[in-house]
Amino acid sequence: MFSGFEYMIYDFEWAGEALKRLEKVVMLHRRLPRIDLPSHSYYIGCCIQDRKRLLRNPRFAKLLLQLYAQFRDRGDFLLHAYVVMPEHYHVLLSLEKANSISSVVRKVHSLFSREYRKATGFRGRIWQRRFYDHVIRNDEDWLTKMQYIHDNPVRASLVENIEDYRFSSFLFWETGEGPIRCDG
Ligand code: NI
Repeated sequence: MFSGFEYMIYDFEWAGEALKRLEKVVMLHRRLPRIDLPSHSYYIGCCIQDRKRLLRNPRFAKLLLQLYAQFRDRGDFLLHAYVVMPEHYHVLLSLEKANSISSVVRKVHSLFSREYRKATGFRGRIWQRRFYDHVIRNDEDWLTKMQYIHDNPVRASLVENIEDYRFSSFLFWETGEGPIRCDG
């Protein structure tokens, strides 16, 4: 699965320079929210079926984020970080009223699919059935996932600097700007 593969690279890259990187993480995220969160925070990765790059279209990247914002505003969860890549996305969230990660993902994906089909006439499957989720274990885990999310566009060579990517929460945490706000 894509996230397993990403993780292998990630672990390998991080093994050598763990300390240096962690310092950088702390530095880059000095303005990020408190990290002593309640226990149920999750890092999630979801992929488009057949890795089609349909989220490359800013309209659909924005749609996806707006749906997450909509359910967050209803109090279903807190949204701490996100990145929308051309063929997958990641979010870091804490459950509030929603009782499971799958119910959150299912609702967002089904509304997204409806809008996407209406706009394009596409009839096939849009999201991969299975997605990756990981319970955040501690502060360090929280920070590394945050950094990992924001690093995605650079690792994929979409941009040179993380602050140049429009559809990630990095800018929000640095400047308060970005497509949707995040929760501390
Ligand atoms: Ni990724």
